[in-house]
Amino acid sequence: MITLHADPFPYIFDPDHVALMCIDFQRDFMESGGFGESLGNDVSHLRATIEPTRAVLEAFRSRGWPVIHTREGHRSDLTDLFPAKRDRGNPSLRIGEEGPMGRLLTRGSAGHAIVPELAPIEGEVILDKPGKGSFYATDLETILRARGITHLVVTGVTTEVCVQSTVREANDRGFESLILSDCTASYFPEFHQSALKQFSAQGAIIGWVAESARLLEALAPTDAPAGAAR
Ligand code: TIU
Repeated sequence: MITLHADPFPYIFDPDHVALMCIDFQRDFMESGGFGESLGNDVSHLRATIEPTRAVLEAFRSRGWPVIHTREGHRSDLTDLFPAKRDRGNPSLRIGEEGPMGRLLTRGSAGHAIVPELAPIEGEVILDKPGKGSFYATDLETILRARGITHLVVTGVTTEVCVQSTVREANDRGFESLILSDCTASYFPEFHQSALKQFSAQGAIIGWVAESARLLEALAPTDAPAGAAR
């Protein structure tokens, strides 16, 4: 078992039953000209997540532990896009319309891709989802149960939208989530802080919160042979 310091109390997991979730690290949210900016947001707030997440990804990869990447986006014919989602927020460009990185939040476009620094490698799960939560209208629960995964280390953007929806969905299904505070971010720093507090309040009502350094410290003595895939 691995134990690390976390809010509101230590997070303990069995390395045979853990997965890393990388939620929606897509160019559409992280870069200029994408969906996030079309909603009026300053995307620069999210860039600081890249380096710490890259280090955590490396720690999982070197141990052969499972990694799951999610991407928010829609079918190219937009048949899975609710009008409510298309029209919400009075965006400068709507989902499916052509932007500087291709069609916004549409599968196959350049903006829908994960940023190169955190791009998936062979053997990692890539999960496309039409909503904010990663369990809604996907086979994520089946994938996790089939591999016996009970604990999720969670990174991604944005904290109070897709990360929050996902960890709440996970919590209701009995999964135990550790949200990494420096590997998640919001366009609104105050929402990031508030969401983190909400997760760990009331005795970890949704999950645990820690900086990635606490996880990496706890993993350091557990080095596994490189390429030990499972
Ligand atoms: N707008 C916003 O903060 N987020 C999203 O629309 N999607 C995700 O969080 N991935």
